[in-house]
Amino acid sequence: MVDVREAAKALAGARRVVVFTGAGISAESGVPTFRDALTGLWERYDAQALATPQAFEDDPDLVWGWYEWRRSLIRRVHPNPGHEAVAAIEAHAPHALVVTQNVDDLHERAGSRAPIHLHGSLFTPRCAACSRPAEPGPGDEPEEGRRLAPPRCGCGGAIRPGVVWFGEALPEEALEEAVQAATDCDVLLTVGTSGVVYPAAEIPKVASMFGGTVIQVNPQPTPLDAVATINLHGSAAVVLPELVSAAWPERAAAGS
Ligand code: BV8
Ligand code: ZN
Repeated sequence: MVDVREAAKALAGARRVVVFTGAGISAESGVPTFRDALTGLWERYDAQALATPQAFEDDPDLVWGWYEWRRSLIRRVHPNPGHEAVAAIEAHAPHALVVTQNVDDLHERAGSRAPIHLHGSLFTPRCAACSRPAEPGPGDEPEEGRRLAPPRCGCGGAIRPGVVWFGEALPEEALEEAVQAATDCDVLLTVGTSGVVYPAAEIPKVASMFGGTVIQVNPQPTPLDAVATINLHGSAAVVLPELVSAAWPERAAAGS
């Protein structure tokens, strides 16, 4: 049992809250994290190598198949109590913003208003040549996955996933908004991230540099342990609901 009282006090007293999430918040929904070894067709690859423009150039069917498999998996799973607790924080705190590295839509499906997707989304494919947005396909890939040729755009270009690959710049506006929110926040909650991918991993540090209280939720130690004021070593779907009901007991009692 993790002691959330100090974190709950900080959260309940905060006017401006940022919730920063990584793959760990979707783990209890059945979505593998980036640390988890890949399976099936991709077991001999590592995610970081596949999530690059070079990999798509070298073998578009392998990479497109991977992203369509991931999108199909997301369509089959559901938000967990961790995602729901984040939406509750948005409802209770005067000002709250969700900033995620995840490319799934589980925050939105849990009721989060407009999470900032620093690394894009699986649901916004576009043409790799002319950047014209494309319609996502059926998204019913087999469990074990398969190679799949990317559809073609009217200009003849290949359709690519609307995610940010390693070596590619993050969406400028999204990054600026996230950095500004971290600068202005009273509390930043970092949940389920290993804090090793940049520039996203700077966000909790910015909050700490500008006097914000950083609360980390992660069952494992990470480089952010040193940045965090409060470390809650537990899983998102267990710790976050406890934190919300401790921060807003009256709301929890009223079931809102
Ligand atoms: C760029 C989308 C330049 C795709 C992703 C500075 C220093 C060193 C390196 C760099 C640097 N600056 C840039 C780099 C290079 C690189 C980088 O950071 N490399 C790292 C690996 C060293 N960064 C880039 O390439 C970035 N671009 O720099 O461009 C540029 C600039 C201008 C103009 C042109 C170019 C782009 C980075 C984005 C890449 N795209 N995703 C896709 O998803 O396929 S990153 C992807 O990996 C995720 O989005 C996420 O960001 C990252 C995975 O991290 P986490 O989400 O934290 O997940 P992880 O599995 O690692 O950890 C899970 C954690 O959860 C663990 O701690 C675990 O304990 C915990 N957990 C598990 N279960 C639970 C749990 N927690 C709670 N509850 C549970 N149940
Ligand atoms: Zn095109």
